[in-house]
Amino acid sequence: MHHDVIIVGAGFAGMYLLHKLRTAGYTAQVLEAGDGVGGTWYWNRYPGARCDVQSIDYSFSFDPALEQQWQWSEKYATQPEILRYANHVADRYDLRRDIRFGTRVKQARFDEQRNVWHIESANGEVFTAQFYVMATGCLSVPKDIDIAGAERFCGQTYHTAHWPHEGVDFSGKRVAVIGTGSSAVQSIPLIAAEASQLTVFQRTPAFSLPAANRPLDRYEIGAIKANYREHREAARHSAFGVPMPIVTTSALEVSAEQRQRAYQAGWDGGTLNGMLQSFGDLLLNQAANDTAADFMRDKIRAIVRDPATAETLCPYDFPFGTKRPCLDTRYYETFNLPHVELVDLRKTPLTEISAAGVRTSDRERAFDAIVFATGFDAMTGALVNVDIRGVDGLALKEKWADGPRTYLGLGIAGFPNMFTITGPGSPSVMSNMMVSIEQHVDWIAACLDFMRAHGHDRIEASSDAEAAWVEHVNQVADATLFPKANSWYMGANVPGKPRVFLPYIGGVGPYRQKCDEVAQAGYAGFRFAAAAEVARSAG
Ligand code: NA7
Repeated sequence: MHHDVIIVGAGFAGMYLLHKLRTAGYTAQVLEAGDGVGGTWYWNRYPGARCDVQSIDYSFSFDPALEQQWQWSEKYATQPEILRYANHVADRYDLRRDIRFGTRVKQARFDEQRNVWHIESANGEVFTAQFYVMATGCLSVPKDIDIAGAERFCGQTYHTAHWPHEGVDFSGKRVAVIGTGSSAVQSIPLIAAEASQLTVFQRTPAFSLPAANRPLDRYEIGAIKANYREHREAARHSAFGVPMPIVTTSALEVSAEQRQRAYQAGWDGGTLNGMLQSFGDLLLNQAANDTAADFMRDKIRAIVRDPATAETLCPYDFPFGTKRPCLDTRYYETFNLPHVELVDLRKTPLTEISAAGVRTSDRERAFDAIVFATGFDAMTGALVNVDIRGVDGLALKEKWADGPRTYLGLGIAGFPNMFTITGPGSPSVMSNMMVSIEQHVDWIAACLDFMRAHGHDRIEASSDAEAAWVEHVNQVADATLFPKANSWYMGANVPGKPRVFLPYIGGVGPYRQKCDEVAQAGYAGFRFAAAAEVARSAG
């Protein structure tokens, strides 16, 4: 079956791209591995799963009627509410007729001669398209469980990213949670509320801030909706895709009392970036960052009653904010419950999963269920999981053996007529994904219109433009504290993955401006060709 565009993934990126392209008169087909829309929100159904960008911001802005009509019920929407929204979007724009569910893409191969992508699914179906877009998300391939013996366990095992659709009842069960990133931090308080005993196995403690989640009342919603257009525009030109004042003051140039007040306001505000953005240098200067990290550790000590447990929960080995902070609802408080135990894997490493439970260097603990909250092969995992072959059979996996190389996180030299949405080298996970998704979709759609208007059949990022962009992405990251952390931003959570800062930290607004300038300059850094030239050069 031939289409103008094949899109992989029916999360928010794939859905909006499908809508945008169809409206512009292209034929497009979405291929989706799951049985429903929603991407991340389709798969991650663990208890407590919630977006930690506020619902009024984590939503589409492309249709004013949609944003006026849809009612979010809470400051931070739960996974079921976001999934309802995704389904509403699919119904509202009649998207399902062009989405093929249960279709996992296995291979994509560019045919230079015919200027066509051949895409093959795991069940053997073949599709062709002039353009191929990976809308596969940044956190969609769970990291392999790298713990010996996981298959031996006789009880139930769960991964937060593949949670059973019917839910899990932990009542009366002895439960282990392995990991203390966002998925664990969100689920632990709810699992603890059901389980008879909960043991949390922690390798690296996270910094977590209280979400201060609450229902949204209609006056508040009314006020937001009255100014939604201005609010959205401010988000598009902000640092992280959420409107927020820019503070340039150094944390080191104010008094200790002023710092304390600013951090307390950030803590009370219940947002991911509020505290981080209270001073201009928290992600740039270690001494400045230490003041924020000290504040966070004091908070943990004030909440957790047992001093030894509190100390184990205090992060020390990476600057605050350089591993993604978590937003929680009574996470630290959960460790005050008598049936909740914290195991420090730094002191007693996890040696294996046994038939009965989990063995650490000092002892074995028996469980009825183990929850793996062990994270993802972030940003590149979903892209290299498909065998993507560009010019001369070049495999994307080989090209990226030393780390991803892209131009703007949108195009890749050697892979003509292929785009990535929120790909490595773009703000992506360093931003409100909705803002970045919309920006990429709009940019790609405008690029296809430009090609159609100018008789171009083929587009490819040049190696020079790609090299310059990769250098810029690294330079900007190297000026920050991010490279100090063994984070998934750095690929450091997956054994053997090259250590490279994966997203772009230059800011959503400046990045948008750069992309717009590239487009205005006739897509500077990209090369175009017409079908006749393509056939000549390939032949
Ligand atoms: P994360 O944030 O990558 O967290 C994974 C956690 O699992 C983290 O604490 C890891 O410790 C731990 N982990 C991973 N492998 C192991 C092994 N083998 N043994 C012990 N502990 C392990 O993933 P999440 O799903 O929580 O969140 C991902 C993002 O989703 C989040 O940042 C938000 O953007 C939404 P480590 O740090 O590697 O020592």
